Amino acid sequence: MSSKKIFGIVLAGGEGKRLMPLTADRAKPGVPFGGNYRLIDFALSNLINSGLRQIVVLTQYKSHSLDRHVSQTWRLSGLTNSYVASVPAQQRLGKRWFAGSADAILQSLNLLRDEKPDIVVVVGADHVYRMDFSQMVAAHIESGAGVTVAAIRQPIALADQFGVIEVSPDDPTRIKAFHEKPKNPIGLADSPGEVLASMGNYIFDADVLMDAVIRDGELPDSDHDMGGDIVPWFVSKNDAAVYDLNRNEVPGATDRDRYYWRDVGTIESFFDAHQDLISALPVFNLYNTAWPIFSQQLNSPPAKFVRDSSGNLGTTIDSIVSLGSVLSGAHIERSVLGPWATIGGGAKVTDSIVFDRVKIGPDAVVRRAILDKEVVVEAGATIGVDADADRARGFTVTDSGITVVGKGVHVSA
Ligand code: ADQ
Repeated sequence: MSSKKIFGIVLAGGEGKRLMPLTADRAKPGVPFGGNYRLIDFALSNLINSGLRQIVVLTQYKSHSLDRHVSQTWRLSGLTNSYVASVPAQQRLGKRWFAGSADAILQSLNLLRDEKPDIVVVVGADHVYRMDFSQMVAAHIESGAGVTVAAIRQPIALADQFGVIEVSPDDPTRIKAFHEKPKNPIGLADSPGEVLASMGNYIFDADVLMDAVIRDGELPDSDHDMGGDIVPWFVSKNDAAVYDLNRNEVPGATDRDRYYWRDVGTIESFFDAHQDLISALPVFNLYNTAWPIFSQQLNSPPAKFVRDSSGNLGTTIDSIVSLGSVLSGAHIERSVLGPWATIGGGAKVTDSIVFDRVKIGPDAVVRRAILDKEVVVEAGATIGVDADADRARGFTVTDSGITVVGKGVHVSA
């Protein structure tokens, strides 16, 4: 890490409409992921593992469970000036919420004025990946640009979800043009089926960032968005550098996950990212102790696998099972179970994700489904077997046939 003072800002105020109903009651960065984690744990683990020790999380939308998770889990030492602090919209500039991600930073400038960092790392809170920001900071300092944008190649079909970067032909580290969520993207010269997408992670010189958000705040037509307004302004001044994730070396990364990054903004991508965790050779490896992903430490008993009351054996394979769970004679396959799942004899849970404290009764069938916290599935009930029946019961069913059952719903047989 350089001798510069580096401050981290995590943008965690997004609504996550496309993840409904999982975001009906919580901010997107607070959505459970991978059994024991919340989405924000990936961004925060990367910042901590990169050596940052002053980090604020800017929240606003339904932030209660996110704030609680940050304050309970992300406690750093009290002996040094180290913290991860959750900062809700404070209405310092009038009685309004954050208008966009750049406005969230504008409204929080007092935090920068207090800490006086040299460099600010600004990251999103809803991606699954590993990244060493200290290497990106070094590249940023070397480039001399006002902002450096982290980037990764993505399929061109997804271009309308991302900021798409065109690099300068003379210097592949400079951004020539930036198109936020383009409708007619142009593929890369060496790979027409791909674009270079912004990861929504930025490094700024602190004074440059402050000037940029203050200027943007005075523009009546701006959406006050980092990707839509701030980055394009730097690009228009030829003052933006790009940092491709393929330059980043993370300790312990495997060939499979060294260039892994998933935006889990939709139910489909959320579901797929879980599948990436569970195979024998996972596409994303949670068991890399050299670059740990930190999360809550549950005061819970270990998971337990027993026969059911009739003596029937169960099977659990290609799955993650969290603490506190009790599986009695059930069949679990390609699934991720959150803490305190209880699953009864003869139940079959396949290709599914269940959050905390879900109860699935004997002989129930759960297939290609996501069950939010505290869902109760009665004995013999089915989910994910008949899409029309699932819709008729008020569940969300995606085009690809993933059924989502909202928090606390009681599913009868
Ligand atoms: P999006 O993810 O669509 O695109 P946005 O909705 O602004 O952009 O979310 C970015 C981050 O900011 C998220 O972590 C979100 O929670 C947070 N956020 C959004 N509005 C906020 C607000 N008002 N206050 C605080 N935090 C807020 C962005 C970039 C693209 C890039 C993709 C990568 O704009 O250029 O390609 O991220 O996923």
